[in-house]
Amino acid sequence: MRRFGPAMAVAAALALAVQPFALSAQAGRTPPGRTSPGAVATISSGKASVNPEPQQTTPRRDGFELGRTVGLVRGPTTDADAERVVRATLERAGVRTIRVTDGADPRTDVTVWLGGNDRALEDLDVASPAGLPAEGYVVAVGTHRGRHHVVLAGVDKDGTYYAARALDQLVPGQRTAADELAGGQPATVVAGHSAYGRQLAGIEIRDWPTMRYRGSIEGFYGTPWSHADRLDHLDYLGAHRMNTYEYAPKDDPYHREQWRDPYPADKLAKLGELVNRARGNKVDFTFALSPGLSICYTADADYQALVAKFEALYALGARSFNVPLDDIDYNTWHCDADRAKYGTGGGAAGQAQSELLNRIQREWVATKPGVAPLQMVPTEYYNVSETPYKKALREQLDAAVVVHWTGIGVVPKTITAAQAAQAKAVFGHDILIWDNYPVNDYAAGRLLLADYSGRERGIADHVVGVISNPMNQAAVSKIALSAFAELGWKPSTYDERAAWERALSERAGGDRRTIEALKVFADLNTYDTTLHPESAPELAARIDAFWTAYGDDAKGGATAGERAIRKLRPYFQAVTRAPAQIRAGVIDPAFGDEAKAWLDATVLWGQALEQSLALLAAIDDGDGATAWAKRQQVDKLTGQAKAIRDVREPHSGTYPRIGEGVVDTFLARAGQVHDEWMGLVPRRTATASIPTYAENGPARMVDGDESTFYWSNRAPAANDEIRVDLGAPREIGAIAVLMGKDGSPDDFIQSGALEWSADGETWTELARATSAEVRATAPAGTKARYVRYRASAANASNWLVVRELSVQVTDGSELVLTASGGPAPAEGSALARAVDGDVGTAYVAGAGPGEGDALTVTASAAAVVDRVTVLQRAGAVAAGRVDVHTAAGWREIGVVRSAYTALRVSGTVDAVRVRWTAGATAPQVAEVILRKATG
Ligand code: LTM
Repeated sequence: MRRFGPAMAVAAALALAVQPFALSAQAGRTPPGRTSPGAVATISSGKASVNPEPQQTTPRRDGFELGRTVGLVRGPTTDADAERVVRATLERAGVRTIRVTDGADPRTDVTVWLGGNDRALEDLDVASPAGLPAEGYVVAVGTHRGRHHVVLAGVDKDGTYYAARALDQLVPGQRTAADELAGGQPATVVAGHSAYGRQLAGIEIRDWPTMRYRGSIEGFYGTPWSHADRLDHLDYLGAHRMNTYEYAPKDDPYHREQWRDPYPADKLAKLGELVNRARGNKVDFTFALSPGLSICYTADADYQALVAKFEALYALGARSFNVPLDDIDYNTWHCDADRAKYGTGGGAAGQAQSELLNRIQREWVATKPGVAPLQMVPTEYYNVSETPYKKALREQLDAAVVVHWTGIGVVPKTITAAQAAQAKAVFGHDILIWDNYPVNDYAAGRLLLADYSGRERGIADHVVGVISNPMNQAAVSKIALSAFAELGWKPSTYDERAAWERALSERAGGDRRTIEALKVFADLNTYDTTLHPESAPELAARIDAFWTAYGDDAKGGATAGERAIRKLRPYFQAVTRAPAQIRAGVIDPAFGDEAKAWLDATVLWGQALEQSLALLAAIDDGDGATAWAKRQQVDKLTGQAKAIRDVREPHSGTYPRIGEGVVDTFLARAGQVHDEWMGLVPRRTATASIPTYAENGPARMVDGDESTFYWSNRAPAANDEIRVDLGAPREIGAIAVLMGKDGSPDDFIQSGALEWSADGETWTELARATSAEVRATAPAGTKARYVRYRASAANASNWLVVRELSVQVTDGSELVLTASGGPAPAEGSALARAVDGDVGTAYVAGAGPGEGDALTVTASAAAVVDRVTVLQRAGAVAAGRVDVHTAAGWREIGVVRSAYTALRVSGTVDAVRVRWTAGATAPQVAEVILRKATG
């Protein structure tokens, strides 16, 4: 544990004193304390490497074999935790006997100097760690006069612990899944050379952290981590040289809603276990208490309740405390005395909070031995604008208090050095970045597995640390956390892509196939709205290239299409197969459990992608029956994928999102190719510039059903829009935009413009409106492909609901079909579904056909038709005879007896009917298609 109080001042002075080391090392000059000249090498020592990358590493030529017996000398800065790590490492390396010696024992020619030894360092011509910042350390592996030395010398006990951790990474050999479970400390000891190898390369490492606070804050909403998750996480932090874990789960009632209530004994005991585990990993367990929902700042009883809760954790060994005041309304007081004393507004809130925090800092923290400076999360945590609230904190909050800040925004795309400097200036306190990545409580159904991007290295000059708010899934969060460890330790070389690749490799235990599988899986799980607005970038690029090669009209055996399909298929197969490889190869079994819903869904989406390609291939072969079978498979797999639910809040309320916007768009586009090939007139498509809330996608604006709706996931900004695409320029008439719904009547664009365009570039205004329902009629002769309703100003706060966005086509180009006849549809179904242009829906008959039952499809106008297609659902195929109606009356053109029936026709047709065979299966007709003849 870091020491605080007077020791902090010493550490700070040391940090200042060594600042020039870092600068000179970065500038390429030989830093003081380095005795071996030569280039500073990066991390590599044979096959082993140290991560996070040490500040300075110098390879040496005097490495050696560890042997079976090793001497151990305990120096001034060691403790049981470091010794535990070293013993486990040596055992993993095949060492059978560890003899505690004075270093001169002739029976041990290898000595581990744990906690430093100036003489041994001198013998190896290596400078001592004296003068390094807190947590700094030196590792020296070398040989002097035939005796082999491993010196693990921390500037303090934390430093020695990190030196031991570094040694663990330098000793070659794989860790097992069981090792991972044991927090990086080998649970499995395999004796002998072959399993682990024992050669130790000569090396000198001189290392220290750049940032004071490195780690995580369990600060999310939704299902908190389990006790086992937290224990494992603390081991993970220790193994990655991260020193901070903040306990602040929003949904622990004793942390927030019931902050005054003491923890029940069983919960307190668990917190005690966490404090102990944290200490053993050199992690500061930071207990956070959020009183802001109900506190009376002026009430002494509330101050006492808060401190009593801190006292309980102090008694367990916690030495670091936080008072988060985020996500509260600081304009609401919870007692009259506060209102009377402080008045109103942000300045008043800042004063009230400062007074409370100052009392905690001065009367409690400063008087308790070894307690770290108090931390707080301000109510305005997400910007740097000058406000009365921040002014109050800057001027009134005790200088020792550390202030959290999330950047410019709650989940900012970038955090720059300039912004960090502004934060420090405007809050007037040490700034600790609470980075809302990879937290997914605001992104239900999403795992966030992209790289930790957009953070400038120079932030380190202005903040005291960076901690991650992780996902509800603890083990899966390790992909991002590894990058936090790298940024916090050595920002000067932080490379987001390289850090991400290292993280995947670590999760995969270095196994190449598992790394590749993780890459494919991670690519499908990138989209988080702001920090990573791109969904599945790798897959998207491959799909873009595919459509370019395939060509919009590469149907009917086109070789370009076949080639494109052959090229894309292996990646789709890799999607399907990735989950099995991940389950088998990721070293942490909790990963597979936590990601189960997403892994299961990935298999199904991957299969759907593969079936879609098979659909396109069947079209190229002119094989309509196979194409229809594949299309149904795609729909089935998609339905299964959307039925999957995770067990954690808030993800249990929706389906796992996999490559959203890329996978589904590919499937839809393949479906469109199929539709067009069968002669189904392109359906209208609807889009919205604002992402969707839950499952209320834009397609619901054009489904002809006013009980379904599109729902945005935020308020419209100026120029946000909803749009319908008619597929080609058409003569249009009446337009209706029906917004709002029961329960959300004000969710509409409150100031908007209705516009049309033939090309999507040039727009003509039809009307302006401020109402929830907008109706207008285009002037006769208007030919539009697109119609949109655009926000001419931002909504103050209301989101957007659109029940229907209907556009009447008046030129007769849309052949509107209506269905009638029997057997009567089953409850919940409708005859219209046989002609709704959507092969995913079906008219499902309630019973088998009786004598004379026929499904009749009537066209809005007679048309020259060259093919009639009847699609029935596989597994419910009814037999019948097909007639077309022409000016000469009804004429039989063939029979239906399988799921796919395509019959040639010639002439002008205005109706089709299927006369069912009495006693046949109850029909389920997905679509009856009249393909208009071209040319
Ligand atoms: O970010 C902060 C300071 N507070 C909350 C977090 O608890 C929450 O996890 C994130 C992400 O939704 N957003 C917040 O505003």
